Amino acid sequence: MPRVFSGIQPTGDLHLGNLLGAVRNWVQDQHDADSFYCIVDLHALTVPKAPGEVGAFSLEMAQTLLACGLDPDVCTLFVQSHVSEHAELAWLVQCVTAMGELNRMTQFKDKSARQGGKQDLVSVGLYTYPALQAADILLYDTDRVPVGEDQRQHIELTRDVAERFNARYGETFVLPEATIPRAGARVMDLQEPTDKMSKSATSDAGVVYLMDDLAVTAKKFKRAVTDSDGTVAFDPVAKPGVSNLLSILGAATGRSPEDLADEYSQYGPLKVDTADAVVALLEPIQARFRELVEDPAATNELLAIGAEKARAVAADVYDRAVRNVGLLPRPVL
Ligand code: ATP
Ligand code: LTN
Repeated sequence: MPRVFSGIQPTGDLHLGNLLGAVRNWVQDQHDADSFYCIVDLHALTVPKAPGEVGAFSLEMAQTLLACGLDPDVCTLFVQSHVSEHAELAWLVQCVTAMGELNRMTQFKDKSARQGGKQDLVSVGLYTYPALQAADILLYDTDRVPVGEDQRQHIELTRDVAERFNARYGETFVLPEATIPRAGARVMDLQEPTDKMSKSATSDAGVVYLMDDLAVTAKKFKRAVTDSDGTVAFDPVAKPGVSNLLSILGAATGRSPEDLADEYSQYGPLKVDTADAVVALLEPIQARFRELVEDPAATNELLAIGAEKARAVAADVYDRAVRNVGLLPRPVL
């Protein structure tokens, strides 16, 4: 069975972009692959956080992912900081990563710009974030990494540093590939359809959170920005708002946005049908989430089992890396 690994930051509530671009594919992959899904709490610390915030969001993220359909009997769901090899391997990876490579990462450029671009406010952790991400992936001999389009560059960097490591120290890491869904790879903000839907958007009006009241969700679609030419066509460049609605409706119903475009002549019905399809997708997720939050201890228990399963794989791969680098073997204490 191929090995699949993906990660998500516990930095806020999950939105429709995360669901359609990533999490929905995780739910499918868990049946066809040996899948590891990681709540990357160490990555969340790369921008300033209040004490306790990341822990609380990690539990909530686990509950949300379970509500979306991850089955801990089938896949391995765990928290990054519970498996210390992630931070340890990240150091070895950083030592084969060039500053020039990190300077080219668009996520770093975007996120540091959001902090005013002031060098003394931007953490070194944010800069080396892709090396920690590469360590996450390489620790599990990962074949495939299901992510949204915005992560392609990080997976390419992971391949480059793994190749360099293998060339320098001998065959150590499996080279992973990104798997990016055809539908839903880049869900755009409903109000700013040229920006990706993101939990760090300045306004919530165009972001559809999975746990939003469903009446609010329907309203967000009703108010979605379109354009003034009045014809329904799938053309993401000329008609970003309408095309985004068609993409969302297509991803929610399993149809192609081009085919759907032929079935609508007005924006109103397209908005209503897209809202209905999304509400139908979210209703069962919300119901399951409400049950899970009643019993946080049960989720913590599942995460403990997940960490145990993850550590069993990660420890072996980390040992292989250390052995190949040729550090003096650790004394047995
Ligand atoms: P932020 O924008 O604050 O960095 P985010 O909303 O992008 O956060 P992440 O935790 O970085 O969320 O992403 C989790 C997963 O969701 C990743 O695989 C990412 O590619 C995917 N993803 C995020 N936003 C979108 C989107 N708008 N469309 C499709 N996929 C997305
Ligand atoms: N950088 C990713 C989150 C992430 C990840 C990973 C994704 C951290 N480690 C390993 C896939 C594999 C993001 O911002 N979405």
